[in-house]
Amino acid sequence: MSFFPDVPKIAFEGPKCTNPFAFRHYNSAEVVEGKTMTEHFRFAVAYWHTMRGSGSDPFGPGCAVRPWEDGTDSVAMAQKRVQVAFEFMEKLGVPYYCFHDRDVAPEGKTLAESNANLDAVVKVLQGEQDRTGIKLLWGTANLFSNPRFVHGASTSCNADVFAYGAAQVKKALEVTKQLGGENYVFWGGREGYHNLYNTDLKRELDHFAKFLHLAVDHKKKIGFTGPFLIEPKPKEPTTHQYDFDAATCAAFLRGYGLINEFKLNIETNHATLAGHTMMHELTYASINGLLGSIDANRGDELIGWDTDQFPTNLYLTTQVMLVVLNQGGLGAGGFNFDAKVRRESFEPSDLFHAHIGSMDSFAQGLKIAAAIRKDGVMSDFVKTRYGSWDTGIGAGIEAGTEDFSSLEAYMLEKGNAAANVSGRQEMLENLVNRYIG
Ligand code: XUL
Ligand code: CO
Repeated sequence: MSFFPDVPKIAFEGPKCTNPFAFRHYNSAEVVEGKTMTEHFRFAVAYWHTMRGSGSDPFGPGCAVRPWEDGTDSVAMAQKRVQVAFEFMEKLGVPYYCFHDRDVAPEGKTLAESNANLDAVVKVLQGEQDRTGIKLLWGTANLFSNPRFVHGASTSCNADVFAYGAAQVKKALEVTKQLGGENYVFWGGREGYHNLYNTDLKRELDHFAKFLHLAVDHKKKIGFTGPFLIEPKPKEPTTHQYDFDAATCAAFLRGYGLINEFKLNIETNHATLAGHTMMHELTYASINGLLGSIDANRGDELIGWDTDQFPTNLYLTTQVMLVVLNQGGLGAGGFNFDAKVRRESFEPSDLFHAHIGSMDSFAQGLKIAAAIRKDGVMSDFVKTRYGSWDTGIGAGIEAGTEDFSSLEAYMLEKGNAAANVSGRQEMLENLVNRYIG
């Protein structure tokens, strides 16, 4: 039985094709810079959006047409949904998926019941993974939907909620390991505050770090070897989220002795909510050795919240791929489409159009970024721009052989600094356009 009877297996048909159910650029076996596109991207489908997104918004209920849903939140429905998910991913040709514990299985009345529900669905997930070869890129725990997390999880004022969150992460991590998951993600859903009048900021940050240390201890205890990833986000649902951006996370991880245990999962819409470009966040993470994985999506320039749209902008995908290629890939990470179709795109086929368009956009971004790197003008320009640091006084400063007195003596003798040279931003923007065009 097929849940998407009208959709064929999506094939690569080349840039000229007009078939909306085909790839025009994503050619999984095509080699770019020594790796296939499959290896570059390790694309993943986000279970929460694609399988659980209903299209509900603050003004109205869900309206997505999902013929396989029976209207219950039962374990049987959750198990059936796994079959739907794997048929979708097989037809799309993505090698990975990602989930929260509560996306795949319903929450029970007690923790024990919730764990049993999860185990019952994990059995089916394992079976479908074995049947299709599709793998788990990362798992995570939902510590934000249930009302018990109203004040946060590890940063809650209620110590019992910290304990509940710990138990939930323990189980989600064990299940991720059981399914061969390659990473584990921490997004601090409600780890933040709305108002400092009622918040002990120091205590909350200490508890957050304590929670992560305990998670690292458990990871080592059970022998989970994949990277732990923190996903920065500046606001929403809270006014201030503790994982504000890559720089805040790096400082937090360093300050609490966690820097060697975590990498970052950088998401486009979170970057822009923080007032940064995605390229900034990726670059900041990368230069700190922290770029582990990507949540691929985009926001809306006119809307100030996390719209989680599918990315189709070639400037964005080119910039992302420049950073990823420059650091030699994402290692165990990948590109997870943390993105949802619009409420108006309520038919099952829209799920295909959304993923096809974004995979194609990233494939184009990859080819454009590789061409820019091959051309070398951009990297040569940057190298030359900093040339004064390669010899003479610049090399001395970098090597630590100069001090304020020697620098004063140098400049007193020279009289003035060497003339500056143009930054040529517009020329470089033209260069990018040349390759995008
Ligand atoms: C929320 C968000 C999450 C994380 C996983 O904005 O991005 O879905 O990716 O918890
Ligand atoms: Co995300």
